[in-house]
Amino acid sequence: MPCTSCGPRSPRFGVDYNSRIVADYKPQAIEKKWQDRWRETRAFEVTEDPAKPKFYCLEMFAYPSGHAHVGHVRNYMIGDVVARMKRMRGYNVLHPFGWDAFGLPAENAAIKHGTHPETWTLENIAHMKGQLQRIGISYAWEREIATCLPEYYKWNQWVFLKMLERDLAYKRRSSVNWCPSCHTVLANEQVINGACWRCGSSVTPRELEQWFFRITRYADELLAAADASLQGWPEKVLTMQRNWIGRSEGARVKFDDIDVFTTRIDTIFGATFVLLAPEHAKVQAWSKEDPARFVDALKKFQGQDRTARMTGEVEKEGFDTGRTVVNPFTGQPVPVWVANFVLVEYGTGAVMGVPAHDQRDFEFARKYGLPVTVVVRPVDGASLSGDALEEATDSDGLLMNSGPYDGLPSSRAREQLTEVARSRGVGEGTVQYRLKDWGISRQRYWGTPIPVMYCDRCGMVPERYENLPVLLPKIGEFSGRGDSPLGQIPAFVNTTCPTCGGPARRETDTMDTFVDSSWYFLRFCDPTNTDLPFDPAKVAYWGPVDFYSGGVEHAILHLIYSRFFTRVCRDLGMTTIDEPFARLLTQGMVLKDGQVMSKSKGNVVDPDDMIQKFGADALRLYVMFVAPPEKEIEWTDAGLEGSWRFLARVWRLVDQLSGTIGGDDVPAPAGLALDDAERALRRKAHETIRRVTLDLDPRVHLNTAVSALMELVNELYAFTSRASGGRAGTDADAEVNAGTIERPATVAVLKEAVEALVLMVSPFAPHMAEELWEMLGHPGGIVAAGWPSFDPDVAKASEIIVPVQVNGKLRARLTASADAAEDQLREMAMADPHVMKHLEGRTIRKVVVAGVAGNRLVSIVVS
Ligand code: ANZ
Ligand code: ZN
Repeated sequence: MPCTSCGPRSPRFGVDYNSRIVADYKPQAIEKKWQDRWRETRAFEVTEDPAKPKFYCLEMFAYPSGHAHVGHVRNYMIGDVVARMKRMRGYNVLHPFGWDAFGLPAENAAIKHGTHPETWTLENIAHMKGQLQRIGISYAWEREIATCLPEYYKWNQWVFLKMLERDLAYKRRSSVNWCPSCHTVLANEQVINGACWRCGSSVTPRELEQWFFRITRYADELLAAADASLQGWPEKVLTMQRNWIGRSEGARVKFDDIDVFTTRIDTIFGATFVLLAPEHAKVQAWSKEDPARFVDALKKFQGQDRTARMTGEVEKEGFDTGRTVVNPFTGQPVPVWVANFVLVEYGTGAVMGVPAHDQRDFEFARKYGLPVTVVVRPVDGASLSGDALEEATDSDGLLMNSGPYDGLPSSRAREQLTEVARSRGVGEGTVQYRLKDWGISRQRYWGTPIPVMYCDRCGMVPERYENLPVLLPKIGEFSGRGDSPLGQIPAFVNTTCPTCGGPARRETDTMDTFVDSSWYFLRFCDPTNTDLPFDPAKVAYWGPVDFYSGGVEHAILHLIYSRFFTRVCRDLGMTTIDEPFARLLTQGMVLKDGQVMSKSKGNVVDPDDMIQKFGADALRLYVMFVAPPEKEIEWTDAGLEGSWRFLARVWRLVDQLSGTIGGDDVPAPAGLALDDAERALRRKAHETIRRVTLDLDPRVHLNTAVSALMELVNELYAFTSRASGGRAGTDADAEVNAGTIERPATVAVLKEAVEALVLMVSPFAPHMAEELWEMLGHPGGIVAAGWPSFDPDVAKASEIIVPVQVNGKLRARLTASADAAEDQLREMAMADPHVMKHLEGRTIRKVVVAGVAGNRLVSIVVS
């Protein structure tokens, strides 16, 4: 069946769809023309203009992997619709783009194919930039940045030194993945199932001195703001941020000289053992004294995947250390075990085992025959004995088997026991965060050199600000073997100490590439500054980003690091904003054949192929129309063809009407006497403007905005064919005989509706819209024309359709006046014969009228 929105199917899809239906819509030529024009007129370049409201629209910048597929570019299209619409609404819009250009894939390509990371990266950038330009994304390209260039990474080094001065950057020993046969440190991504990606040897942990950023100093603030300031973020992302920060209130308690962290000190009378992480300092010390008992088991645990140990994907295992400590509340000795599910990084790396009330401890106790003592019972019931328990009961209740504290509710007990522990000097209340300091050291080449050196006399010495950037030297060969690549270049490593003039060695680690992406949005405000990372005045004008969109895979790290860096810049006095991104949209993936598009699956769709066939405008419109921006889409070529057909219909309509409505002497319809059909078209036009305006701003419901435009086009065709003597609205593609339209009021409402249509289509299909706008006799361009406005009185629909549900099932549709009162709708619903059928013999429990004017629903609940 032909789709009523996009017209009859072209019978010759894939052959020559340009020739038959519309002779004139040639997207490729139009698109080239406008892209050239935009570049020549610097159409999207902006400067600070205090007279205009600003709007900073940003999509997460790209990793230059090679070729962007439609799954990648969807995000840029979403941002572009928003940016173009905001420009039309009078905002000074900053819409920049750049490249997250450092990182491991470039280095891996160098190892595999011998291309230098720099060559590989710059070539990829050039290609992908061309792709985005051919899609017509309205970027201020003069602000383009690539993080691998010294003029950018110099400022990573600058910020690093500032953080060092403030004790926000520090060094400590920490564990990395080590491949014993390649003799190299592996990034987490290079470890596949515990083995080296190149040689397959199993990876072992190794302790190295590494650099950290003290993000934990901001933990409280980051958490509080997630609750208070980020209303423009999706709830699921806020939840991920909260969980990542992971605030737990609890207590530290001493079992002799072992400090445990617990959130349930109320259960301490049931602590029948203590568990230590395999990496715990005590365990390491004991292992030296007694290798036979420890070494093999420890090796096994430390080889297990950390996250799997944490989530419990790995079987819970442990062994007895042969030591005991005293439970400070029961006074009884309890055994000390090592357990693989206790993590050294969290809390104190030691846990009091309460098997009756913690499921992991319970499984552990049953497996190894450790005693289980129930110490909390439900408020309204008795409790099982430890031996009869089938699983732990972790809810609060009333204390039992807890000496003087029996009968206390858990929450009171936590307060009292914490206080008792404190007064006896065996513990204290504490707040624990899951968030850890950010390890930024990478033993890699393709990243920002960390600007410090080591001098025998002076120790660690920061590079001087005036010597920045510490340039990344050019390396000739990448073997992927051996220690840090920079360590193998004597000319880089050997330097002079700026303090004493003696010989010094440079740090050979580079920074995590998340450092680059943690502040690039600030750099875009002032991308060529050679004195500072950015001029505070410029960030004061543009900041914060008003609309940020990108993949949900960045919901945690990138966003939290950016929030951290913004605060660091604030505390350096460089900006007054706390939060970098006011509004966040996480776009859905593009699937093909039910799978996420990816090169390795061989199911990618290259935008350039689609542009060649259908043009960039159809591609953009299709991707925006097929689903809400946050939802997944399943790619189909047929869907894209449908969008092309819709644009061709708009083209033909405007093309044929332009002679009639294009003149300057057409009056506005407001003062004219309109007949019913004219009034209906005018209402439809204003109602569509209202819908599309709200859908775009603030809702960003791009797909429903496109549907509204399709409806308007249908209406326009029906109206025009009637007005020009055709059969009334029967054939959606009837010839429009525009020459016969003469009545001034008809011309006036047509002009108003068609011009509004062209303007509203423009964020989606900007090239075609600009061309049509010119065709309609407006040489000034779409942005100058501005966004169309609507008259709410005209837009008010006179009649609306109101669905009626009975117990959630649709039973009828009422046709009612748009301003019908609730009582009236309720009465009409109950009197409808289809509804009455479902009420017979039932009791009516509730009748609810939901929704707002223009969009309502009656819901009846019966039993
Ligand atoms: C005894 C206890 C009894 C616990 C009970 C829980 C329930 P959150 O809320 O995530 O902070 N724990 C502490 N440090 C740990 C570590 N390094 N590795 C693994 N587990 C650790 O969790 C805090 C609880 O997780 C702590 O409270 C501790 O177990 C465990 F009925 O102590 B609890
Ligand atoms: Zn020195």
